[in-house]
Amino acid sequence: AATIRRADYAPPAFWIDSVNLTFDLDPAKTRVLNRMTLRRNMAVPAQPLRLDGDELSLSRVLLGGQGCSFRMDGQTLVLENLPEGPEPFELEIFTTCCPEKNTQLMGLFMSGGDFFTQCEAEGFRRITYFLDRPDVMATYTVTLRADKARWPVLLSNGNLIESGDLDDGRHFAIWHDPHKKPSYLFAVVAGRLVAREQRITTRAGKEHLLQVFVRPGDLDQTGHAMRSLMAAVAWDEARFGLPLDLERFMVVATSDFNMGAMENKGLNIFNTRFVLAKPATATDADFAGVESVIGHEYFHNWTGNRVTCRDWFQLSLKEGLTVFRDQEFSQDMAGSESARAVKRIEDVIVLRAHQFPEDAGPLAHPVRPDEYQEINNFYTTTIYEKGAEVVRMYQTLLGREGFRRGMDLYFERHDGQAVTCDDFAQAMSDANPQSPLPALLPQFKRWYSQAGTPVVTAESRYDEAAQTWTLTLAQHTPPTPGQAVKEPLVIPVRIGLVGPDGQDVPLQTQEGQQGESAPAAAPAATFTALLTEEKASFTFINVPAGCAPSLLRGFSAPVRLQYAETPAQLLHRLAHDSDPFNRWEAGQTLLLQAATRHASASANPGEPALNGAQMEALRAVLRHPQLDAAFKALALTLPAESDIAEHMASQGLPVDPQRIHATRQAMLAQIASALQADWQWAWQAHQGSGAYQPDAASSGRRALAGLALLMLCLNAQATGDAVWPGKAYQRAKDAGNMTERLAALTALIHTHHPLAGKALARYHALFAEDALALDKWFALQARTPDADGHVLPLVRQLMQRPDFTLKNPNRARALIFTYCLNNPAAFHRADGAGHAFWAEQVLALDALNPQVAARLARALDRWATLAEPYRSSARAALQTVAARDTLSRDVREVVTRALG
Ligand code: B3K
Ligand code: ZN
Repeated sequence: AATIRRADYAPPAFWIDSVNLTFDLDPAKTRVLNRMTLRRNMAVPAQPLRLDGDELSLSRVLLGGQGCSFRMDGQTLVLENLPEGPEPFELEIFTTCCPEKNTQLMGLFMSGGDFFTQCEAEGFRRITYFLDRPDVMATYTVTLRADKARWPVLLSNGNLIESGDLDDGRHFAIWHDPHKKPSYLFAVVAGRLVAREQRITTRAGKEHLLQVFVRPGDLDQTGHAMRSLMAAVAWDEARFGLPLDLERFMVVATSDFNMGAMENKGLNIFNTRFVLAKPATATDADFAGVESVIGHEYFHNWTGNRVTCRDWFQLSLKEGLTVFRDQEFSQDMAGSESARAVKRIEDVIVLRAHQFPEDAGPLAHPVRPDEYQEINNFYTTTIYEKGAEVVRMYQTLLGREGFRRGMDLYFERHDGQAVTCDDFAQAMSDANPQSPLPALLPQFKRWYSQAGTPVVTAESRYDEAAQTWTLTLAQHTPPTPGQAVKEPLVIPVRIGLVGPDGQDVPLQTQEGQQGESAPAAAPAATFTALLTEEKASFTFINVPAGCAPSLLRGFSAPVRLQYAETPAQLLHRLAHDSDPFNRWEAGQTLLLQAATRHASASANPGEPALNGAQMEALRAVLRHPQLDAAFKALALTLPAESDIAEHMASQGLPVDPQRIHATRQAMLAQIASALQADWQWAWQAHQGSGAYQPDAASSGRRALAGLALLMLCLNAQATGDAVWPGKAYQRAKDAGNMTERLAALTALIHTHHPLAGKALARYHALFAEDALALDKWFALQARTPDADGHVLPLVRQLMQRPDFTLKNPNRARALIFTYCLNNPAAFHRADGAGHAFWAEQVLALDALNPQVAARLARALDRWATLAEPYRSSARAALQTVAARDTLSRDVREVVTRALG
């Protein structure tokens, strides 16, 4: 397949000013008439017009109303004899497509009998011939015609101009979008839908209509989405001065969708998973997911839509920035300092669990890639989450006000344009001439061009006589495919010093400056050290003896920190660090180190992983009178098996998923038993009363109670006690909300309790008609801890059920992705059957939906880190897939790169 390179970017040979589309919607054969006004881009050498197309049937092409000559070059429609000057001309293209056969879910497709579109990145070319690239921005007018009884609601971007009835029971609607937009933001929906509506008046005094469209039975599940949308509108105005620019803002839910949601101008299309939420079927995590994705898509209206990307290499320009914005939104919504910190910890957990492995693996790529074969493979955690960390570093360097000045300048300069990551960086820098950024900008921009997670090594030296403390930081970024040598980056390292009494020691540098980011009144002092060289030292004065350095507070840069901290310092920080992120991190480091020791080949598996002092430290956190329940739940949660695996891989240790699983289970058992009385207390002290609320405090309480129940059931498993499993069963049966029901079910399943089967059967009976709740039922089982290899046969058996289908991405993800990506010990089997199953499913999915298949294909990215025999069977499975000559471009690129 052809490689597309960033260096080859050239502006388009033609511009498209306006597009007038008429759809006759029909599942088997939808007719699309595309009348557009184009003009030659006189700034580039004359070339033929080459219009992108994909699986279209072409009926007719008219130039200025007349037949004209054209030719096909593969799927591309080529017109040579066009006006030579800059004057506009009109082209009419008449095509048909077949939505009901569109299992790729790109372009125009059907879901539950309704019509939806997905155009990003290159789906518009599956609707009509077009210059399907983000730097071609046009004004759209869209006429939709369809049978009125079957598709009573007809939607497209912008404002409704006209609607009415036609002959034969058909009707029409005409939509006009006043904002110029790239084709990837185009959308159409036609269906039997109902809407929750809300009129709002924004700060600017303008009136708007917000609508959330769903299937008729789902209206009772749209309250949270609407509240989140209203909050997002208010937040963007308050925090960034960015108002809603449309009279009408619509969100529509569909149950068949390749990803979470899509920010089409004024007509966001969502996976039901990120719209629908009611306490009976949605967990706290689901409620939080709705809020953040509603926010994310809404925030794209400015960061992505008003200012868009020049080309797809700039994807992180909109995605990294918008993830940063949604993370900040969720933090602000969470409220308290502690709840904000919990959200930050959760975001970093996600980054480390997904982005770090990507950056260490065969598909590592920079935040701004240099090349791709299939752009859909580059909607990655590097583009999104690492991109968000890069944006966050501007804010760390410039402060909130400086960052806001940069954003203001970015919009002042680029509103209505298609721009690059350089333009964003330049605006940040130009708006902050007094900051360190202008001098560092070229170096800072290496964050966009260098792949790989930098390793920062810290060395601490204390001079008791002089009362000085010197911290030496060094950086190194390991080689990644295609990038052998790396240059030093600009790395902001926020540091603190926890005194022997547990209080922060104010940081004064030799020149006498105070730590810069400390708020005047706060006793805590945090200093931002800017590491720009390969190695640099920072010396602080008036430092008492016995301090514990607290480095990379708040996770101030997306790096791996290596610091040989003593066990005593680690325990001291777990007990006292004023930075909640680093306090949590101290506990995780302790647990990760213990797990790594226990799981390494030389260890004695019979020996307990944690010692008495460590256990007491965990108990102290659990029983702490001031810490929030949500924080405690995070601090007492063991690193995932995949985190332990990555930690081992980063140290060059072979990854044995079975050993890691056994280690983690042993640690769980140890913590469950040693803290048994504390878990009982935690369970009892964190029961709720009153109606379900998804707020941070209530969900934190549920998280800790849920963890306690799991621990109590684990302990019961060891002792044979029947009381706690009995309680779990009752809870799984009678819980008033899904969070508690799922926690109880998980406790039974994870302890292989005989009541688990009965509880699962009840659950199924209760939720057989609810697709999202049923997804959880499949996922729960795919995540069962393996006992004698029983999970794979279970997954196969579940695939045979009439309520399973590969065609629905949510269902496929619930069962197959969960098994292959979230249950390592069940997946990496010594007999290789898990890997063979993976190959089978990648191929089956690829025939239906290459984008979804390519995601599953990523499950074996890290095969080279595995111990034998897992390594060989994983490679063999990759080779099986790669040997197929009918692979999609998507899967081909993934497996080829994985095999290196
Ligand atoms: N921009 C879309 C993602 C489109 C993915 C195309 N393969 C959703 C989002 O990031 O908001
Ligand atoms: Zn996005």
